[in-house]
Amino acid sequence: MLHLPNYFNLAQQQELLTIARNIAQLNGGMTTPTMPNGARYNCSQTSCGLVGWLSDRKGYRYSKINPENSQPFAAMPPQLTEIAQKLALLVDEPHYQPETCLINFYAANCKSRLGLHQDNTEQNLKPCIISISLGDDCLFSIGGNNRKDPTTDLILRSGDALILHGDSRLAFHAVKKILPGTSNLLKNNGRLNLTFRQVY
Ligand code: MD3
Ligand code: FE
Repeated sequence: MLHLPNYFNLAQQQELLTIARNIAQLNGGMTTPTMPNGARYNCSQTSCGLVGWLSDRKGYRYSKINPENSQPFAAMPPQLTEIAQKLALLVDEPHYQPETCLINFYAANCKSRLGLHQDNTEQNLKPCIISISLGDDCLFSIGGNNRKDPTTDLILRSGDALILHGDSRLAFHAVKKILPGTSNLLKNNGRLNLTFRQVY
């Protein structure tokens, strides 16, 4: 895992926020997904790129069509492709293709928990996952490749980049809580997270 605190300056964070809002608008808004067990997520989400990540009663999958509007997801903005490829170079992945970017929004008052899980919906589990945090700080927890492995807590702050590569690609991880009011980037607090994935 490579944690790059404050990788993006304030102006860059504001630009990322504008890009994310534009994607949400193009997609007809964000969705609060349902887990396969029927429980609701504590965050809302949307995607851009070739495919978007979906979760519902049928399970987890990637789809070219956004069920919100029955249209393809908004295209990956060239600035985002450039950012992801530049970060992937830091972990020696010069051929990284960010095929999708998942945008998660955690409202300041949300239960703000994403339980311990592994990201394995991707067909290709080798390429890294790149995460960018915007807005309020988040208490994040990362363990090993087995659910029972011990975990380490980490604070992810606005402007941080996190690259999950190699052994950490399949690490169990969780969002324990959002610390409301720790950033002024978002008017009504909350946290926005962008995760890039090469799916195929
Ligand atoms: C560690 N998102 O969308 S980002 C997810 O803050 C997800 O929205 C969280 O977990 C969020 O699946 C955490 C940091 C992150 C992303 C992917 C990982 C950590 C990871 C993949 C493997 C290990
Ligand atoms: Fe995850």
